[in-house]
Amino acid sequence: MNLPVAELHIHLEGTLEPEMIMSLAAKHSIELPYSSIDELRAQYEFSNLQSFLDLFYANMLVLRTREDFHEITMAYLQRAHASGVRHVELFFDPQAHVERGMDLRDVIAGIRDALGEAQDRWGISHKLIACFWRHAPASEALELLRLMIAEKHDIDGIGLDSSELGFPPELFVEVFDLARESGLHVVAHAGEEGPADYIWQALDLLKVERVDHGIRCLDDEKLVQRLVAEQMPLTVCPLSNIRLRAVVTMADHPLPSMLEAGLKVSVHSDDPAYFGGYMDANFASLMETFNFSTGQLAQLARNSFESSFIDETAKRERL
Ligand code: ES4
Ligand code: ZN
Repeated sequence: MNLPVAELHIHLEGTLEPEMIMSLAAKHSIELPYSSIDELRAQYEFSNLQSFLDLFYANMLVLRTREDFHEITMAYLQRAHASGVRHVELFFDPQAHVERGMDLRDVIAGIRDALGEAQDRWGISHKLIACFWRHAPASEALELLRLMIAEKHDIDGIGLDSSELGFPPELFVEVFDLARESGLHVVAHAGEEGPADYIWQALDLLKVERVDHGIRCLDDEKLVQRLVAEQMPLTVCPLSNIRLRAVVTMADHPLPSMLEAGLKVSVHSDDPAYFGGYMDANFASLMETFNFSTGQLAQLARNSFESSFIDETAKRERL
């Protein structure tokens, strides 16, 4: 039996499996630079975050229609259900899809239809979070967010993702001010490859409710004290950290020290089609290495629900 958990750090485009890349490319007559699925799979060897992002952005070009977004979201939710996920807060990258001419309404409608079906079929509850790219100008993010608010696009929050080094959170203050004023939830990737200072900025300048990754906080004792005092949620993605070489091997992963320090950490899968597996694979790898006690596992599961944006009554019912 899989542990019942909330998945809070999952990029929809990161659930695009090689088989679906091939089938969508065939469906839309898109010429891929690979002639076979094995040739495609051979690309899944990463040296850092950027080397992964290059492939990730190239592959997601096969997503072209509302139907495609429905298909990928449904496939993910079925897999998530099988791995113990009871609540999901799904990230997607609006800029990637707008950039190649898609209507954002079709993207969101395809995703929302599948989320609604998964709720009815498996009882999985959900939130939808639009992540802005930190490698693109903040003015572009601001313009798109203004449009999404004016046109009442159906999202529950915003995030910040993509290349981290050289793109500090402070660049996005206006975007996050607008999101908070508009009643949207706010999260940001920080301290994945970037320094602890980016986590301080995400807290003090963007006023985030959760930090995605955040593993580099351990470099800064004062920051750890603050995160513990505030019980600020950190969404940690173990297999992602290994595959992107933020951490050398699972035995070196800081999750046990983070738990020990009293940080509010939970386990998530980030881009499971690229990093070797979904929620269940992340827990299996952690268990193989650290053999967590029942108490530690229960803590990780409880943290995932407490760190979510499910409303308070629903939260209590699930704990
Ligand atoms: C991402 Cl692992 C990771 N980090 C930053 N941005 C991302 N977008 C998708 N996966
Ligand atoms: Zn991520």
